[in-house]
Amino acid sequence: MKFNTTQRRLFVIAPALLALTGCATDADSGFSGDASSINEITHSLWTYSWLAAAVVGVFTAILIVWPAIFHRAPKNGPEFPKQTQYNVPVEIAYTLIPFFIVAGLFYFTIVKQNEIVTPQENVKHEIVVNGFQWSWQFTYLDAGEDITVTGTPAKPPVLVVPQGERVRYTIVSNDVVHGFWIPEFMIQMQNLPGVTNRLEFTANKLGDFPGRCNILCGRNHAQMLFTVRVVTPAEYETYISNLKPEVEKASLT
Ligand SMILES: [Cu+2]
Repeated sequence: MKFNTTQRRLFVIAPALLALTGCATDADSGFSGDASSINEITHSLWTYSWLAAAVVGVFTAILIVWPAIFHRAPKNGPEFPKQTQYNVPVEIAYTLIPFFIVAGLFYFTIVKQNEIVTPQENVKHEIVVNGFQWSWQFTYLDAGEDITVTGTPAKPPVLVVPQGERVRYTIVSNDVVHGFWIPEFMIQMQNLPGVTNRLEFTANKLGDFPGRCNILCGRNHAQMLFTVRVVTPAEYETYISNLKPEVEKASLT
C-alpha cells in the first residue's frame, strides 16, 4: 500500500497528538481529593482548570497543525500563500476568547478562595505557624502562648494536628517572605513579614504528609521542610499535654 505525503505526515502527527491529550487520573496526579477540608473545596477547581487547559491546548494544536498540513505552499507556486493578517473579526475573537478564559479562571478561583479563608465558628484549635530563615516554629495555643516547637534546617519540625477537628492557623514571619505549603492538602499560604494571614482546615486522613516552604527565601530555602502528622484527637490531647515538659526538657539540654 502506498501513502501520499499528507497521509505520511498524519502518521507522524497523530500519535504525538494522542500523547499530548493523555489525561492523568487523580491517582497519577497524587491528589486524593479528600486529605483535608481544603481538598474538598479546591479539587474541582484543579480538575476543571486542567480540563479547560486541555481543551484550549488541543484546539490551539489543531489551529497550528491544520494549516501546516493542508495549507502548505504549492511546490512550484509563489513563495508565500495569500496573506490574511489584519483580519479585524479574527483579531477581536482572539482578544475576547482569552479574556473570557482568564475571567472565568479568576472568578472560580476567587469563589473558592473566599470559601477557604472565611473564618468559621467550629474551630477547635489554634496553631501559629512562624516561618523563619530557614525552618518553622509552631506555637500550639492549646498548650500555651509560649509553648513552641522550633525546627532547624538539619532537623525539620513536625506539625501535629488532630484528625477530623478544624484548626485555625495564624501564618506569620519575622524576616522575609516564606510559603507554608502542604501539597497533599492542596493548600499554600504565604508567611508575610508585618502581615497576619489566617487559614483554617480539617485534616481528614491519619498519617504523615510532607510540608515545605515554596517561596525562595535564601540560602537554605531547600531545607525549610516540615512534616504534618495527623493523629487521632486523643493522641493530639496527649501530645499537647506532653508538650510543655518536652520543651522544658529540651531547653535544659
Ligand atoms: Cu522559606
